[in-house]
Amino acid sequence: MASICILDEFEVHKNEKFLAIAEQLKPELYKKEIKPVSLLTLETKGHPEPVIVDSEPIEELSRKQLKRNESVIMDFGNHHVGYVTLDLVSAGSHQDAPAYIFLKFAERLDELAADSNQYDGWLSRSWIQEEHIHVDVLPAKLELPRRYAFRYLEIKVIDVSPKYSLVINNVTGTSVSAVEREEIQSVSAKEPILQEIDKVSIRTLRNCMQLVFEDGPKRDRRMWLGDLRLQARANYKTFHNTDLVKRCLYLFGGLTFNEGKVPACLFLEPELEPDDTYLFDYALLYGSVLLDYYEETKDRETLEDLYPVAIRQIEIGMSYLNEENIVPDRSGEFWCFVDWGEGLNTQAASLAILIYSMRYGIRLANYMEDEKTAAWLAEKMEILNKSAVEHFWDEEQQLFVSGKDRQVSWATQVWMILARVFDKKQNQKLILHTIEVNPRIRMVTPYMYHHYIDALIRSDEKERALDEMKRYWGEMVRDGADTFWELYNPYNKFESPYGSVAVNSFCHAWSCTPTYFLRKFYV
Ligand code: RAM
Repeated sequence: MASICILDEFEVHKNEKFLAIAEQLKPELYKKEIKPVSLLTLETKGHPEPVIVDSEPIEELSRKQLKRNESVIMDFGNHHVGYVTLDLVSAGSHQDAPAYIFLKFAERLDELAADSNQYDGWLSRSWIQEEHIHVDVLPAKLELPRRYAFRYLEIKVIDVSPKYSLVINNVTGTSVSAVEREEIQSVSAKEPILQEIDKVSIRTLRNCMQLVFEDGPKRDRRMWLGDLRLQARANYKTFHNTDLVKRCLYLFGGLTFNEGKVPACLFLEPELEPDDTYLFDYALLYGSVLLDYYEETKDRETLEDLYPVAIRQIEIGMSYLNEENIVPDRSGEFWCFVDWGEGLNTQAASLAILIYSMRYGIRLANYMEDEKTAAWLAEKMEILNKSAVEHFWDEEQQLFVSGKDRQVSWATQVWMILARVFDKKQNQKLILHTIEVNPRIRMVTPYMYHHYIDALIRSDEKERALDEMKRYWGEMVRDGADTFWELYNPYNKFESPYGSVAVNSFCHAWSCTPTYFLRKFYV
């Protein structure tokens, strides 16, 4: 696990004009009524994952009189983000003791099988969506104040009394999202699995579209720049809510810190605040979000407002270069994200991402008719292309290496391809060679897989890209995904960067991009 880098000095710069523009674009959330559709019985013992052994119509719920340790599991039929209300009544003699109940909301059944008391991950246990509630007087209406991300709800009676039982009625909910439509006309793919992947991508995107593009509605419920970039791309091809992207661009542009750094993520509540985390790659990718937005909307005013923020990120990125024109290795810290892979060395990828962002910088500068900046970036890019090859290309292995131990990873190859350090022919050779060698340091997040698919497509390997999408995202569908997950390692399905899958997010922004690829490159 990389250590968290907390900045000693943290000086926030608020651009009130930008924040006012963002505020005006704050969406009204669309609300929809949701209800559970069935009751499930699970078998957890002796199985690595819980198995549904029985299913009953939801109408059976109000017939159940629950006693100590008895529970019900409701299935809402699909993944939702929203609020839940329920009625509780007593049956039997007078309620002579409080009802003490436990509620657990889950995106996947596995979460219900896990015992939170055993949790020992390093992220807060408070992300696990569970409540212990005393109800002194029945009947009662329970209006849960929290917003949950869930498909399943388990209610367990911790205790009532020998003289009465608990009955649960009228479980209803309200789902929320910044977009009204739930579905988009299905992509014209021939294979059903691709249509399914597209559908799940869209649901993932929709459920993460709230007051901003959230990374995950279960966790972290905030906006990360790297996630925003991919969500915006998928959104252009589906819901086309360009105002929400504009709002998020202004929020990041309006909340910089120290020498003008764009934060890796920001908080909305209790008031807008940047996180004191700088991620080298995320900040550099701000320009890519802006360019995509401009090309999609031709909104000149936004481009003019935010162009200096994007260029500033590249200047800051370049200030980290050492005398050899490479970025020093800070892989031990949470400083350049790239992927969550255990032991991944990010030094070479950070240089590649800097080069990549400079290419976006040049395109932005061209739109702005800022020839001086375009020329300066082009000149520097040449120099960095050379240093990338000189320092990181291993002629013998025909692969890029990273760090002092010359680590070979998938991520490094992918980012060097996207940086276009080589020409297309050589990049194609490199990606095919990478597949053949299958470096031990693999990709684990859909975020990194997005870049891999992108690298394949840009190396004229479109068919292979499609196969890889089917293999990776298709496997999640086969594993029961209603929305795509934060992390999926087909080689280790229980992998978590947080020390426990209990806090992994199973509707996660950065995993929604197959719909973007399918609609952009395969129609
Ligand atoms: C996690 C979240 C988020 C990601 C960061 C780097 O906290 O999964 O999506 O962008 O890490």
